[in-house]
Amino acid sequence: MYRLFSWELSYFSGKVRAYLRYKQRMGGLEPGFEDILATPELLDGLLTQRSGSPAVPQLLAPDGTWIQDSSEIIDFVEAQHPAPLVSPNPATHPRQAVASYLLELLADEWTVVPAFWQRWFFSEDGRSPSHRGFNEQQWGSVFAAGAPGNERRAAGAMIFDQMFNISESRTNPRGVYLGLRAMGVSEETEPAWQASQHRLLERLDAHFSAHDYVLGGRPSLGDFGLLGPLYAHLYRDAVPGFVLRTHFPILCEWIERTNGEGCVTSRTYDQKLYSLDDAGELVGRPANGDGADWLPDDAIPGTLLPVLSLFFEEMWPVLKDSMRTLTAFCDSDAHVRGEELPGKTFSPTPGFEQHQMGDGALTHAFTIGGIEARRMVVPYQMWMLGRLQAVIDVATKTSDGRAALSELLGRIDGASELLTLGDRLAGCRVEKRRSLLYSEPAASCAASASFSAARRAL
Ligand SMILES: N[C@@H](CCC(=O)N[C@@H](CS)C(=O)NCC(=O)O)C(=O)O
Repeated sequence: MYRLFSWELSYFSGKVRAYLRYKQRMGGLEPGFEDILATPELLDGLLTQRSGSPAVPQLLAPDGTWIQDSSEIIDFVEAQHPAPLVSPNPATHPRQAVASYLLELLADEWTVVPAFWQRWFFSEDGRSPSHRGFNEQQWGSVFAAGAPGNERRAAGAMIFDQMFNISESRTNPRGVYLGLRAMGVSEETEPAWQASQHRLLERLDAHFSAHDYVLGGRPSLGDFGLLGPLYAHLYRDAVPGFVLRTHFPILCEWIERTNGEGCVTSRTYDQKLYSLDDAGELVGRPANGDGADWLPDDAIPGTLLPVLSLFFEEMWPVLKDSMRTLTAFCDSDAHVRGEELPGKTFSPTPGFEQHQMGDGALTHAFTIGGIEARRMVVPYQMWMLGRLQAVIDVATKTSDGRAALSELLGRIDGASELLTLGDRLAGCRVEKRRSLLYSEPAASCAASASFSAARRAL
């Protein structure tokens, strides 16, 4: 069996668990998977030993392959078990493939900020409403697994106090609170991040009023990506969870449907709707709309365009600047090409704090909701962009593919710039080995820069 090491409270675990459930329920994941709580004993004694990182989720495949990272887990399982396909093939479905990878990137690395912020804002001292007790309980369930309920809650409270300095979250932040600062959250930007999240929720709600999933009548990579922020942080956590259920009930249906739990009346992916025929016999049909499949002819639902456009409005400018900043860092005396780069999204990486905090060489100015602020560069995002570029390369190999993708990008303000991604990445490509990230060695970096120059000249 596959073994998934996860936490219910974890952003990226929600993405992968829902994906594996879908594959398993559709008969596409022989011999199935076991969801294992990644307790501190397993984090230290197993995950860190095998991948070099305690981050969850991690997957142990039946053949002994060990995979750390939600995107790589999905890529690995898709390659082993292609049916039912979740990641659209860029050679045959250029628009649906690029849209899926863009949504995954937006959900993984942009919406992570407001989702993470909500969890910890509504856990601070004196907040009303507050979900501090709920949050203590869910953290305690990982770090004191197996202990009685009151001891689990006390363990969560102790972590918040000792590791995150929760009672001084604003004046002397540690752990998650320091991470939020590095991600560009401050008293000035908090409302703007929250507004960004609400924009996304509204646009998704409008989309899921018309379609059961991102691409139509069955899930794809974009759905599982979006479940990252939407499940553990925005649906399970009590304060945003209340807002979601009361203001975005359609979106809640999609969350339950995509997560494959608690969705008996909300048309999950393998549920049938039954009618009675003339003889009074039950006749089943797929419960999902759009013929229970992605839209035909590689079409992108019109209601998805505002969601994709959020990527170009908000995240793309930050990514462009991050690529410039990382390129300059890799060219500077502070770094030797081919060596390790920071790896974390949620906080500065130990050993790189002087670069990723304050005005460090791996920080950059950015704008959210018209407010200027500073945040750390996250090289993992350049790794994800490299993955997206590989999809674009395949999608644009043929003139039909190029035309289809250009047509989609032409419908979204500013999106055509995506076709310059390869050039922008040339000096800041990131490689991943086990759980660690490295800049591309100087020789291959020069090769990809001259390849880009040659492409420009053509
Ligand atoms: N990019 C990784 C991120 C994994 C990640 O950051 N996981 C968080 C929980 S959602 C974690 O384990 N944080 C604790 C740590 O990094 O030590 C993925 O897609 O899997």
